[in-house]
Amino acid sequence: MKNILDAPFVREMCETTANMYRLGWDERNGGNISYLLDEKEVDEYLDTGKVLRSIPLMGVNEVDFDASPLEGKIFIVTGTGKYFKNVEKDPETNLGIVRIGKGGKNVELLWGYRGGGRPTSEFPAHMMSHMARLQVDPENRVVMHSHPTHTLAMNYVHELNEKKFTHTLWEMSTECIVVFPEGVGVLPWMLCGTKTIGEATAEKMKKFRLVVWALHGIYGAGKTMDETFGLIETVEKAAQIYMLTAHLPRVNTIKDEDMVKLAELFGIDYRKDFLDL
Ligand code: 2HA
Ligand code: ZN
Repeated sequence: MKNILDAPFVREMCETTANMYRLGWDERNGGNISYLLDEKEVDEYLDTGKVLRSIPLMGVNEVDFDASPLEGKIFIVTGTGKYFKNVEKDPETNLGIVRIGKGGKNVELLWGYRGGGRPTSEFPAHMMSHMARLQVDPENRVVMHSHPTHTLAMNYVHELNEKKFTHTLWEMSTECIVVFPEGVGVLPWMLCGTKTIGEATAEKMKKFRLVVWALHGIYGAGKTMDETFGLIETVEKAAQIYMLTAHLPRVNTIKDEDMVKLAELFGIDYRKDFLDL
């Protein structure tokens, strides 16, 4: 059996959480990541027949939810209350590898959460988002939640309307419409860690890979860690440019006609109703 600490998926979790921490996006226990693994790959590192303990599925308010469509699937997930700052130096305490149990009401811990941990308090939103994304993209693997500084700042000064928020982000950098042509979903402020916000996030995830949680942070979903991180990184960069310029007179801007040219050049299908043509 190979050493689990060398597994590419454990390394990716360590590197990504360390990057996000250093970018200032994930203070304290802010942020969480879940990553759907290939069972054959996990078999090289773990005896998947050996369950360390069973953990009920719940968010912070201990309301359970149904994850039965994901029964038997294995995820590596950041732990509740754990700090991104600490993942790299102690992955076994701060991360866990879990399999969704029979009937989708519990998870079977296969590795990690040393000392009694359990999955992120945002587990309902993560699992419901995986279910929603897998229906539209069977290759989706990653769901990531973070509190990127400028994206959050923009929430306080910009209208929280999907069309207007997306349009502003698209205007802030030429690559934006190409990176997230479907736009950004926006949810109003809601109580986090609950089944309700999980369901609302999953509903948005049917149309978007990016969902802003107003005055809280952002969710991203993608096929790979790079794709998912890159989506949030691109929004955050655009939000930073917005925050650097919003209080100054706008002299130049990327026009809607220019965005159409970009979309045509890259052959992408984009939210035409998010432009004002
Ligand atoms: O787990 O980011 O939304 C910390 C959070 C909750
Ligand atoms: Zn959060």
